[in-house]
Amino acid sequence: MEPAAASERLFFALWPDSALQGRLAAWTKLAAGNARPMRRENIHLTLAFLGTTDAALIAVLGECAHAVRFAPFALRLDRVGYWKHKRLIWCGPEDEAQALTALVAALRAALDNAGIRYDSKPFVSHVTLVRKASGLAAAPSWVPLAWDVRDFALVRSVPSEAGVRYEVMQRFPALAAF
Ligand code: 2AM
Repeated sequence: MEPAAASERLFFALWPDSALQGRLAAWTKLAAGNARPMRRENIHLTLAFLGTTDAALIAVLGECAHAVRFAPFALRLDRVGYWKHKRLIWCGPEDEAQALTALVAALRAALDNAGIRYDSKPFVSHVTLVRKASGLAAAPSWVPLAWDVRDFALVRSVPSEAGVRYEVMQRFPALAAF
């Protein structure tokens, strides 16, 4: 880890394990063509985007996240899609998954209570796979993937020569007996 900065670019996310990241990255590489595939180790699903945040608030963010109670849940990445306005290819659940939207609502409520600012646009669950894409025409067919969600993470963006790198700072586990 780099030395502590005065501010950090932060977000909360579901972070796939290495096996799932590998499967997602393999499809992504085939689908990307000349576009920009997400690097395997950066693949995630954002729950709440905080943006540039005073590093002094990181402890408060940890308290907010620890207060969020949720049970482990299975998330099905049923489909891929293309957003022309953002030029990105994504995958995600077919319908909004109830357990996921409940987790996002609880996290956002905890942030609201603590007066922490985040991007409050409505949550649309998606895992970005390719940026600067022109469509899905060249993408291979999609095989749904199962994601066993057992925790979520506070993540920071770190600029690097190879582009931005995302670094998990802290993980917040689901409660088995919830
Ligand atoms: P995206 O992949 O759809 O662009 C880190 O930037 C993560 O936070 C990305 O997953 C990004 O989503 C998400 N994000 C959500 N709101 C954002 C915002 N206002 N600015 C930048 N990234 C945002």
